[in-house]
Amino acid sequence: MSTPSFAIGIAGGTGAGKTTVARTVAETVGEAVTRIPIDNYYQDLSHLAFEERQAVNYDHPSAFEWELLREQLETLLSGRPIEMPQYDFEVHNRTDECVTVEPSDILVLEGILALHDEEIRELLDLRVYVMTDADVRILRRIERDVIERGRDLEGVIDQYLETVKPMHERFVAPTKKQADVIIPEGANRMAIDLLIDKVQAELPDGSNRLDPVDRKLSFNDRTV
Ligand code: UZR
Ligand code: MG
Repeated sequence: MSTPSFAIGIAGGTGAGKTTVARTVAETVGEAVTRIPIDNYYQDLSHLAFEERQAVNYDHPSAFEWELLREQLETLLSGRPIEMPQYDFEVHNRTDECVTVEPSDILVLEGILALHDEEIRELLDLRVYVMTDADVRILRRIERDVIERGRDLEGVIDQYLETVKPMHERFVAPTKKQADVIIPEGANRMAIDLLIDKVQAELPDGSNRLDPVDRKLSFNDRTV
């Protein structure tokens, strides 16, 4: 357990490759990196029936519990552990269990709206936006939602046109302007390498640093 010295936010549209970037950095650098997926901070919707939860606009900022995210981010940044909520996409709801997350040297906050909230932006040292073409993103989204999250194709397409796309244009895409760095395509090896270099440089003295030859980067990981 240590007080984080560097916090990174990774934003971008659904299917852009945010999780791949965050995961690659975390896997390469090791336990010095703590990932915070913003998906875990979707509002608790236990009071709604499944059909009602299906109809929620999950791409609007109001779907998230910003207060809790800010509070937990601040707690981690001050060197204390949090009880992080967990989210189940198949039932569109938070699960009953939380996971204890200990602070580490580097925090990586990842989600479509990671750069949306002004107070959260101020807690970040590096703001990254992953910019991937919309056609590539929807193809990945279809693959993921149908195969991994048990949705049907028609539902995924309707949701994309009704909420995902308009909310992306309204709330997600404009946060590009808040970024320090824009990564074209999630699986951009050079960009991820540069990010890893920066993370290594921000590790406090004495931490284990990886020799570049020890890095094992896998870009076949299609999880987004
Ligand atoms: P990423 N999402 C769901 O589909 N169901 C939920 O219960 C909660 C979220 C979707 C959300 C958004 N949108 O586009 C996406 N919808 O998860 C964000 N509709 O996740 O960045 O990993 O694609
Ligand atoms: Mg993701």
